[in-house]
Amino acid sequence: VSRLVLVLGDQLSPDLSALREADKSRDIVVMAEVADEAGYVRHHPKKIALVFAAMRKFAASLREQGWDVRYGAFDDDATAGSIVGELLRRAEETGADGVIATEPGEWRLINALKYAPIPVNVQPDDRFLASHADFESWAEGRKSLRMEYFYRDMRRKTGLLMEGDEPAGDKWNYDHDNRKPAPDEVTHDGPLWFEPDDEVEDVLDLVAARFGENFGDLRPFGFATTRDQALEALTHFVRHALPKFGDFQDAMLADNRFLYHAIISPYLNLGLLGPLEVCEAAAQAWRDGDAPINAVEGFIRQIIGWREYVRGIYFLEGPDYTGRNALGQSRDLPAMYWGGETRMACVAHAVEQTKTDAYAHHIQRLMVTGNFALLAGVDPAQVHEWYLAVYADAYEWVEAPNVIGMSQFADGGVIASKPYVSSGSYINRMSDYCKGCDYSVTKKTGEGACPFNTLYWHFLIRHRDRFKDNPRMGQMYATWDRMDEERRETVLADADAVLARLDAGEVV
Ligand code: FAD
Ligand code: DLZ
Ligand code: SF4
Repeated sequence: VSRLVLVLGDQLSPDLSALREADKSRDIVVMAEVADEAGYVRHHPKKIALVFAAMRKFAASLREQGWDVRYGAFDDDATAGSIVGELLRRAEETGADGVIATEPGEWRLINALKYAPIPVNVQPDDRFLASHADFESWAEGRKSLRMEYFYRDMRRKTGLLMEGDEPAGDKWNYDHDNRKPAPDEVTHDGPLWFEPDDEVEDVLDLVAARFGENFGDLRPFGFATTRDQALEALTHFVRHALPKFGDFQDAMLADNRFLYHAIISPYLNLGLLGPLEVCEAAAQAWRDGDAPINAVEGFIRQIIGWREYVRGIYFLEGPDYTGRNALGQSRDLPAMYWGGETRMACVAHAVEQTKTDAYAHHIQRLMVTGNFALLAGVDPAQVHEWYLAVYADAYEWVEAPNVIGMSQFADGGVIASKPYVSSGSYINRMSDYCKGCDYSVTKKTGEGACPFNTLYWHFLIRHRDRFKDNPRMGQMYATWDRMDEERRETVLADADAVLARLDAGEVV
């Protein structure tokens, strides 16, 4: 008897564990575009198009390799509404008596497979460097789970940028050389662009018809949709942007959306690229003298460090993680996140770019949209849902720890040792947004004062009990306590006025 081999939309890897476990001569691959997956949040239309187009091309490549692939298209009425529904339909159609799957990246689907009325053999997802057991044993007995030590283990494990037991260049981390403010001129014009072929056009038409109301621009669409294209995009990045990746990793420019970033997370997370091959390409550029160590180390750290680490946290912390709200914040997400009007140039730019590209880089996500939501006291569940919906690279295993943990401190400090909050001066230092803003970043109070400046103190004061003994925050509270009484009252009253405007749905 044959078995079904489930391949999910973000499992488009030729060496997927479920495919390795199966027998091509008799087992049957099941892939499906289903309403449940396309609708658990209102995904950005570009994200749905990317997933569907890449799924269709991956199915074709499996067929070329001789697999029997049963593909359920979204517009086919016979396609079931859920992954489990589709498995049951195909089992009935083929007489298969079980399923082989690779573990999904989301508790919701893991549980759906666990309780499915057909036996499912779940294989580990070994497209990552650290298995669940590896991460658990690293975390075991540690008081705090800081990324840096985990990262060093991953360097040792992979041998990336290692000289024997020592880090290349004698330093594990070159961040000291990175994070320069925005440059006047950017010499790179962004990621490789792939004009849609007929197959992609078909998907774009489908998505326009069925998901055209979701937030985000579907066209123009230029993502890679095959592994070969994703490899080209990687090579393009390594050659043209990697050398300056480190220097300007944290910079933001109104007229340049991509700076020297890779824009490969959508491809890594779909499985079109693997983490090791990406890091090896970067390490090779360093060995060839084409990219400096600060850039290459910084880039590799994001992938074998942060990416693996947040996945470890997601699975370690369990299914209740996305519901955490350690700071008890409850405000509704302001309409400006969905493109509603705002006078804040930084937020407007980050949201606009999110709308057009389904992309914003790390510092925009963390220090603009994330920072503002945290300062304004927004309900972390709503922030989580927004990030999961609007970015082409968003899957819960990677999005939730970054949002609930790193950005919103809603996990109470599992990931971050202090909340990532800042006043407007950080944004002004790292970007050119403030020059074109209605607000004045240097004004701390009164008409026209940057809202980040007043909300920053409001946040610290409303959560003072929680943070007052945090050694990394003592300086901030000392600064506050040195301000004169009248000024402190004005700051808090101005912040309250901003919050009242948000609550009334007025433009901020
Ligand atoms: P680059 O800056 O060029 O970095 C290279 C690669 O490193 C990325 O492709 C990515 O795979 C990896 N990486 C870097 N930082 C992280 C990180 N913190 N966690 C995991 N991987 C990382 N990344 C996602 O892939 N999906 C998400 O849903 C997501 N949500 C985020 C939400 C918030 C609030 C924040 C602060 C960060 C989030 N990130 C997420 C991490 C990061 O912003 C993106 O990985 C990055 O912007 C992707 O663009 P890039 O390929 O140009 O990255
Ligand atoms: C994101 C996504 C979307 C939009 N659609 C589908 C789909 O129709 N079929 C499918 O198999 N997968 C899809 N995905 C990816 C899944 O949501 C993803 O596998 C889970 O969230 C686990 O990471
Ligand atoms: Fe953002 Fe404030 Fe600068 Fe305006 S002044 S762009 S709101 S940081």
